[in-house]
Amino acid sequence: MAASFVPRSDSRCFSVRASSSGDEPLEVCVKASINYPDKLGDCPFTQRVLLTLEAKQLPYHIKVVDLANKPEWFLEISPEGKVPVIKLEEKWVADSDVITQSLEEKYPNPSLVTPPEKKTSKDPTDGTEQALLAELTSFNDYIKDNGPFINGERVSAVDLSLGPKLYHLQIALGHYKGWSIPESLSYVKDYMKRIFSMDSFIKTQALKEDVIAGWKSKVTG
Ligand SMILES: N[C@@H](CCC(=O)N[C@@H](CS)C(=O)NCC(=O)O)C(=O)O
Repeated sequence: MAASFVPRSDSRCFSVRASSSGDEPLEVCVKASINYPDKLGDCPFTQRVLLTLEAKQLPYHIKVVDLANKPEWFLEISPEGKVPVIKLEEKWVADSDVITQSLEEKYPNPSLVTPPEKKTSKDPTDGTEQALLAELTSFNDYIKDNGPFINGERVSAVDLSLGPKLYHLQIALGHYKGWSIPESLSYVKDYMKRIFSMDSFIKTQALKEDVIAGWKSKVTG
């Protein structure tokens, strides 16, 4: 897809054009980078929404929000003070689950629907190393039999949710714990490479240093 960030006169906003739609860009509030305040920051829920917009070739306009110093206009549209929020039919909608579901209903093509029985994978960033390894091992077996993506040949919504979390997991655990996915879990490793090398993923991913900074207080207390 031909799409590019176009800086606007307000330096904290960017428009992203996708080639196939003549519609007005959708407005999305995203987390600002901790290290470079005008850039997109390290929120996996935001990346999930941006990946969905990219997959559906919908043009969007990003407003970066400093979550450490939330402006009044942002708290008015997002009373919980969380990103992502997107404007759909003149209403600001929060929560990546709700947003991606709404985008699927409003823009059903291409379909990103994941059949319900394939959505059960747990969040691999929770729990002990043993729990994480058990979860990754069962995911490895699943992808081996059903891959290359969770719903088979084509990427679907659940991959776009899991991919950004695996990206955080790889960077944060690598940096703070010197941990990496064992070589034996080769299907998980290939799955991650496949998702991380998608053009849309590269375009919407957080900077490594932001992911590291974002996890610092959680890891070091
Ligand atoms: N359940 C929400 C979670 C969104 C969320 O927790 N966003 C974080 C950034 S990644 C946030 O805005 N936190 C508020 C803050 O840091 O003050 C979703 O799926 O969108």
